[in-house]
Amino acid sequence: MAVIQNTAVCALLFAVAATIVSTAQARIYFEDDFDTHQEEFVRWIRSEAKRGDDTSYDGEFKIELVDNKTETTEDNYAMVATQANQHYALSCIADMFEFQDKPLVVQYSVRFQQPMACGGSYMKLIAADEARDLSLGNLKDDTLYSILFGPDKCGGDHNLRFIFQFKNPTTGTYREVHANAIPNIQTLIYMDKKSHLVTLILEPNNNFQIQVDENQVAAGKLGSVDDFSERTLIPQKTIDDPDDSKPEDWVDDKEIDDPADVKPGDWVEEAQIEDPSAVKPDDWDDDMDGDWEPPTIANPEYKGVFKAKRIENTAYKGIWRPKQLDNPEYFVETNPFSKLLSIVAVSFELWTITEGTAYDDIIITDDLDEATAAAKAWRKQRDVQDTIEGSGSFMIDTFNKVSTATKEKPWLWGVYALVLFVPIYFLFFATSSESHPQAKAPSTEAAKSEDKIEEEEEEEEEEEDKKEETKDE
Ligand SMILES: [Ca+2]
Repeated sequence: MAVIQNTAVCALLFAVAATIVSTAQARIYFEDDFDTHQEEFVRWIRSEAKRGDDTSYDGEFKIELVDNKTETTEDNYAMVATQANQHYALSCIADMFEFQDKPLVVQYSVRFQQPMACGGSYMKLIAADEARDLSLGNLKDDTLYSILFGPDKCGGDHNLRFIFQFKNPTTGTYREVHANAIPNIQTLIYMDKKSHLVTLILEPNNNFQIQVDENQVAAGKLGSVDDFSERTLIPQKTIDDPDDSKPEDWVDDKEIDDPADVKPGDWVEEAQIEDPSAVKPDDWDDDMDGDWEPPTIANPEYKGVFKAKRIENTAYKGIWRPKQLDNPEYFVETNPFSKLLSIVAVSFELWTITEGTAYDDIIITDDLDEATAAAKAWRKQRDVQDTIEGSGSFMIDTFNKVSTATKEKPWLWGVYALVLFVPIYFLFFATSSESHPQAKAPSTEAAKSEDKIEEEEEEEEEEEDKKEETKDE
């Protein structure tokens, strides 16, 4: 009953939220910054279900103060996974998003307050499905979702996942389709204990884009073989016939021994022979020493194991492959965006061994401008974090920005190099020769003495070479 009430409150809140939009067309389907809605956290529904492996979702999310008030920012609250080694399942109804002619923008911030050892930090957008009874109080690992998006780390495997579930139009079954892994994501998200904004943008023309901290880290075509090679959208067109088996008389040896090439009669295959020059010692006592046997030696006549010439096998039929049948799961899809499963709720269904991960600034909208506007609060907090945590983190951030930019525009490396080189040149070379002529003297002396040392070393080497030559003679 509590669940039903919560669901109703939640739906009502978001019906209201959906009408408060900045432009006529833009729509917000879900939004939570956990600041103004602290007391309304009750609308998030904790699952009472058990997972497939019979474990419960004991992990507790709490609203906690994660950033203190500063000159530029207010106290900031976020939803924190408070316990280590737990399963979590929490969700809230969103206004329904249907994949038609509007883009989908999913955005939230995640902050690893403790270095993440292993665990998911992704959001699952729960799918509307007429065949299943949607009860968020019963949310679990196999609850149908439309999109899974966000960080996922275990050991050295750092990832930012983007997975969608797709209903196979021929079989009616659901298939998970996985976007390619994003390399080097660890430097972007996991290292600095700062809040990171992750954004997924899906457009009706099937373009998709993933951003971290408002910088693009991946982009491509939804469901394309190139961008979703890990687990493809379209299944194989044909499959092996399970009833087909290789005939017993199938010849799959491409070459055979030449039957005309027989071993010559004088071919010697004995590698070892008795030493013909060995003589039984005079003092050998058969009774005491046993029967005398001559030692063996390598056979000088030995030619190795005889191998016939290999020739083409005229009976060869090629490598056997089972008959191919039409794959009943195969389908053609040129516009997967339009077939994605409608979204009806936001959820975090995950497992983590590290506590303290903070989630915040969630927004689901059909307008990137709305997401960009919502990100301003995150940016302010992040700027404060950057200031507090010092230049080490600044360097990581700068490196990330540079590497992201150069991925798109490799020629930028040239610009950066030039920008760095010119001031260095003027500082160390131009200034030292013109404004501080006396400073040049020690370095010239040093260069001279270096030259001397090199000359002496060369002379020593020459002398050693000479000595060795004399030895050889
Ligand atoms: Ca917040």
